[in-house]
Amino acid sequence: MRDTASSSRRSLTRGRGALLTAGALCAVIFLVTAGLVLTLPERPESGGAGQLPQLARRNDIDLGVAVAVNPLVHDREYRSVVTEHYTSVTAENTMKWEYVQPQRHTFDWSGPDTVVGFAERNGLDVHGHTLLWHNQQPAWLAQGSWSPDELRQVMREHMQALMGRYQGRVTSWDIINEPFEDTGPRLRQHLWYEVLGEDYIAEALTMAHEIDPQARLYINEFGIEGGGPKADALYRLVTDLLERDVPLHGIGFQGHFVHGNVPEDLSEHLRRFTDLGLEVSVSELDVRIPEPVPEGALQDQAREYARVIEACLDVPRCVRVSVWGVSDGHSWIPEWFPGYTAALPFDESYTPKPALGAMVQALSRRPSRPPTR
Ligand code: 9MR
Repeated sequence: MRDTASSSRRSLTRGRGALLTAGALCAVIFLVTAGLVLTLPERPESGGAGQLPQLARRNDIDLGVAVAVNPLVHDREYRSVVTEHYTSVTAENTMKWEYVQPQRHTFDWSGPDTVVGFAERNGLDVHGHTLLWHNQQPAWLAQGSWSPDELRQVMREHMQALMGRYQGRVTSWDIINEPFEDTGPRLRQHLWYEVLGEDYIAEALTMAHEIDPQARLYINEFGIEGGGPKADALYRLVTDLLERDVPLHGIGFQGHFVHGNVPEDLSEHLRRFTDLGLEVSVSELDVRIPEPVPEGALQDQAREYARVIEACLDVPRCVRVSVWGVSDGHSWIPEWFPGYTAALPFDESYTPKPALGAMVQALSRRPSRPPTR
């Protein structure tokens, strides 16, 4: 019995020893493999693009991407591109008024919940887009005839519902989107302006701050990246808001560029606003190229992407660069600018373009900048 017991103990020990040896061997193999996996880019052709999130975090910059609900649900490759290359998402459409509150007091959270849930499961931040805008408003809102108090009530209900639902989960919001006319220094004469007057901006920011005091509140605008009368008008508006202690934390420079027209002095225009104590972001970056894409254009575009990243890195309170779409197959450009194409860092088949490698390089060659937030 004893013998049997001790021999079975021995063979158990031997077995365990063999198991331990095999385990150790596995561990070594695992560690070596893991080491290789960590040091090699996941997609060799993408030039280290798998390291983008780490590089971005090391530079204390958020690298974002606008996402659409349908491919997020149905397309595994789309999801991988997002999780492997970016640190935050913005909902391209689904948090806009027409989707969130298609009928008065009827809210649809399916899209926003999908985006926020996906982000949370994958450790990504969410930038909220957008509250007050002249586009993508439901008919009941756009065509209603509102007294100022009624419209304030509508604004409060919508903000409370949307910002309240994601409080603590969506940490920054475009409260005011495109407040100026397309080309000009004049404030856009839309519903909010017409009913509430110029101060709709201060009212909306104040209301948003009451609803979520922790959220970073943004004005998001296009056509201001190279300065000019529109940027000057925004600067005056913002200066006035800050003097009046209106809660405003950031300016989004959308960055919808035409290839060949990415301003060399972007960082100066960003810095002008951070000098006021604000943070800034490049919130909707794309660089569209006229068709047919000329030879060498993708390489030139790559330098333009790098220029934007470098401009943001040069400005201590530039907190985010966000591209406006996951791939050229999802970009708004072909539909809105016929004759233009190839605006994003991935092509229609999710193959990384030179722009992606250029972003990696731009984030790699700088010493890490100190945390600014
Ligand atoms: O990319 C969005 C596109 O799918 C919509 O059809 C369009 C509707 O206006 O809005 C696009 O996103 C815009 C963003 O919300 C605000 N800045 C300009 C963007 C491009 O138009």
